[in-house]
Amino acid sequence: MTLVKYVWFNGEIVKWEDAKVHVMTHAIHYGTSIFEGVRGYWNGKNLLVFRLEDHIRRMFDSAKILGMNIPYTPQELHKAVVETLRVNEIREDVYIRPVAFVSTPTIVLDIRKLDTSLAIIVMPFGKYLKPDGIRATIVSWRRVHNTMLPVMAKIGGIYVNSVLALVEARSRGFDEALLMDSSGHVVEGSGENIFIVKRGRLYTPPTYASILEGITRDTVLKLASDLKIEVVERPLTREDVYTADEVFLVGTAAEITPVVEVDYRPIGDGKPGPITTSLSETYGKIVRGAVEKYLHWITPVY
Ligand code: PY5
Repeated sequence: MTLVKYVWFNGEIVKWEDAKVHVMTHAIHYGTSIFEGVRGYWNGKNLLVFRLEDHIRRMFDSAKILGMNIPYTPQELHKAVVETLRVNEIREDVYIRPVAFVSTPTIVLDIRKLDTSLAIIVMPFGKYLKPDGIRATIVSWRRVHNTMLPVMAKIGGIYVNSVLALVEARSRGFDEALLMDSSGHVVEGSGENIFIVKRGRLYTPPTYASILEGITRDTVLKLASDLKIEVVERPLTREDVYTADEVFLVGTAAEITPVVEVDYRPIGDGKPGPITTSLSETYGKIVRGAVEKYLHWITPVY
């Protein structure tokens, strides 16, 4: 399946079909890759990449945590993302996936002296989850604790946790998984951070919980502050989620997605709530460059 014409691969633009790796690539065996998920939005005039600098910074943080060397500067990656979008002549909403992976053909685990490859793949992309509300379930798999794996880093291998969680949820007929940590607090979706609304206040797990420090989570915190909505960062119990007035999941792919049912219990009146809807509408305007205050988050491609 060919998604687009060109891929940025180790410093060059290559044809989609030429962006290949060997079966002995270290990352295939051990999950030794780090990646980012970034979105670009077409506003009818230009393609706008959202919070690109923050995503690139997190990619370098992930590399540092894993002990992997990225043989490029953040500025070079920034330019490479824009170049990849341009050569593919993308004029619609797009998902951008930079990925760095240990590429040396070896079974050795000490990656310190091994080679790193880096690719940037872009693909036209619409909604990741149903925007009008999803049904979620708390799955039996627990979110790995950050004493076991560095969940703050977007490391390929850690996503097996998310894969198992989402497959369990979908197999049972739900749209998305909610994961508890090992102490029984609800911490994340399979690829999203979680917020609940109770009596007009927002609650979300703190970053020292075992969560990915999401960039969309950060955007929501800033919007809540603009809208004068109080936010409390504290662990969430299963009961907090069941009895919330509103629940929503946030992430680059998921954007701001309302959760209208959890484990067969309707959330609020079973429809997207007013705070979720208002945040989601504002988010939609910001990413399309319609909010002056947040233009510093936008990288125009053309
Ligand atoms: N938590 C997890 C486990 C994630 O995978 C993601 C992003 C988030 C939170 C939200 O982070 P951010 O707001 O910075 O995107 N997930 C990826 C995404 O592109 C991959 C989803 C399949 O949204």
